[in-house]
Amino acid sequence: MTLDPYLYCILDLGYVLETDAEQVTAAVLAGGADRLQLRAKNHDLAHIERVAKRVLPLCRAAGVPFILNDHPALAAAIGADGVHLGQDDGSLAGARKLTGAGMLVGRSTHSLTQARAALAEGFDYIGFGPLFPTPTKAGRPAIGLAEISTMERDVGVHIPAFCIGGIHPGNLSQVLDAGARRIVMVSALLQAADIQAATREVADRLRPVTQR
Ligand code: 3NM
Repeated sequence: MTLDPYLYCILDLGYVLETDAEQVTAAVLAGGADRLQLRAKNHDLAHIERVAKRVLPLCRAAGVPFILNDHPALAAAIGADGVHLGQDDGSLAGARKLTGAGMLVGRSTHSLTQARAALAEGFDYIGFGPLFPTPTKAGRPAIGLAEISTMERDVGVHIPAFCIGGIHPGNLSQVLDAGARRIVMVSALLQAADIQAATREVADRLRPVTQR
């Protein structure tokens, strides 16, 4: 399993039909994504479980952690590698009661203060954003790029910190120049004409930055 991940993709069922879930997952994995999350807002648990069970074996085969957004109990039941929690999704300790000790637990953070708090609480990784306004999480104010380098210095050296929100190939250089070393990209990859090629292009640009 990748210990030093750099490109976290989210299979967001707001963009991907259930029937395309495996094909899209295979494409981002072949392109070099090294973490995959299933995000299914407003879908019932049975639906989420069905998709998760189809996608998880592809991640296993690729050696990529499979992370479920929300639902720690379901994550544990299906044998996911991790679960991702928003700011309002409860404490790490609460999630660990449901998942057991071995699972990755990530936290969305929207400020330097929240990023530091997630590290102190013991989360395994964080998302930091949204850097830019994004339709994938509409209505959440963008936090910009100014605090990325401080966040990397204080948090990203201890746990993987993924910048997220509105990142696409056209602004990736700007994000990396601001100090980001790991990113999440969702709509720009899921809506690409060739998902595998788009993922590969981003992965190839990120790899040398993460390893530096
Ligand atoms: N969480 P895109 S931003 C799922 O800031 C998510 O916590 C965010 O998608 C956060 O790459 C976001 O399409 C959406 O902007 C990321």
